[in-house]
Amino acid sequence: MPQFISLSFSPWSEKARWALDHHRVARKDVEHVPMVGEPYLRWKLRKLTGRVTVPVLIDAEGTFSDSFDIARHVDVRGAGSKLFLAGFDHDIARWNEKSEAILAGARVLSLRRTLINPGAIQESMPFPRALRPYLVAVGRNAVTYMKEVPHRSDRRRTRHEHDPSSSR
Ligand SMILES: N[C@@H](CCC(=O)N[C@@H](CS)C(=O)NCC(=O)O)C(=O)O
Repeated sequence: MPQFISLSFSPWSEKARWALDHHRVARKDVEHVPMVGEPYLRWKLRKLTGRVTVPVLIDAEGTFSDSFDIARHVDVRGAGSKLFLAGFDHDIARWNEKSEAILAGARVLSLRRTLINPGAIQESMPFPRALRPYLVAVGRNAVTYMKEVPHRSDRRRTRHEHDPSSSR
C-alpha cells in the first residue's frame, strides 16, 4: 500500500492530500514530526544530506517528494476526474509557482507568530494533550528548526545576501 508522509498543518501536505483524496488513493498516512522525524525521512528518501521536506508519497512506481509532483503523479493514475486538464500544463505550473512564493512567505510569518505563542506551539505538537504543556520547550526548538531550514539548506546564498562587502 502507498505510504504518504505529511505534516498535518502544512499547506504543502494539504495540497498533495487534496489530489490523493480527490482520486481516493488508499494509503498509509504517516505524520512527520519536524526535527525528530528527519532521520526517518532521510532513510525513506535515501538522502543523507541536503534539505528534505514533506509531503512524500512512496508507491510501487517510486518516491515522490514534492507536492506538485505527487498531485501530477496521482492524476495520471487516479480514478477520479482529471485535475490537470490537457493543454493547461503550462498555466497550472505557473499558478503552482505563484502559490509556492505565497506559501513560502506565509510559512515565515506563521512560524514567527507560533514561536511567541505557547498555545500555538502546543497545538502543533503530535503528542497527547496532557503532555504538551511540559513539552513547550521541545516544540519551540522544533519550530525554530523549521524556521531556519531554508537558511541551513542554502548557506551560500544567505551569506551573500548578508555580506555588506559583496559587490553583487
Ligand atoms: N516544494 C515542496 C516544499 C515542501 C515544504 O517546504 N515542506 C515543509 C513543510 S513546513 C517541510 O517539510 N520542511 C521540513 C521541516 O520543516 O523539517 C513541496 O511542494 O512539497
